[in-house]
Amino acid sequence: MKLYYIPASCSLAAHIVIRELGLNVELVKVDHRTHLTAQGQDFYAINELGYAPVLELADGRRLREGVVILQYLADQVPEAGLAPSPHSFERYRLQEWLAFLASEIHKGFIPLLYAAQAGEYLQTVRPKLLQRFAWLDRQLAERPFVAGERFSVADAYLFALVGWGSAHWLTSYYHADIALDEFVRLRCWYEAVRARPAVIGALQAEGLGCSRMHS
Ligand SMILES: N[C@@H](CCC(=O)N[C@@H](CS)C(=O)NCC(=O)O)C(=O)O
Repeated sequence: MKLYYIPASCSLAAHIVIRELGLNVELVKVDHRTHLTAQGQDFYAINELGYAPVLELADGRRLREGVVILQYLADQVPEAGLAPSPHSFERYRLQEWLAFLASEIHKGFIPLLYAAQAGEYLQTVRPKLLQRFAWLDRQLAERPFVAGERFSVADAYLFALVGWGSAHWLTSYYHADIALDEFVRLRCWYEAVRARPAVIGALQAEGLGCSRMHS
């Protein structure tokens, strides 16, 4: 398999999951400005929509959409428990989380990453995103991980997204102007996830190692 990824982007979640599962996946880096791979291939020929992640299977079929790729990867090693069994209620609960992260957090961040163009729209977007983070923070009071008692693909996804925010404890990859310092449980969760060997490995491989981290 191959994972097409853009460093520090949402594809970091799939990268973390690959390392958590110990899967043998070739990582293909894509430049988000030129849309060329590190080997000089036009990424639009891989995904005509131009975005990562894309997972290419051994038979050449490709999967887009992070929330699907995450579940596909988890299902390759079900005993690792990164996603509950298909058809179980818990699987739907996980999908509820993934849909929330994709639509409410991931896409909520986008105007903040393009603040100059977004202008006054930020006055609407920032409070909504903060409200969602406040809710998330309360959820993390009830359980150690996003979807329950154990680390799941939802934690990998949220980890990639939270890194775009602003707080002294964050590995801020991009610089969205949204202060997450008040969310104490989010911070504890983030630091626990950041300490996982798979996460450390993924951050280092994407050039987001300790030297770029805040303490
Ligand atoms: N709907 C896609 C969106 C993925 C996405 O937004 N990827 C961003 C990085 S976080 C990207 O590749 N942007 C480059 C581009 O759109 O050209 C998914 O959830 O996987």
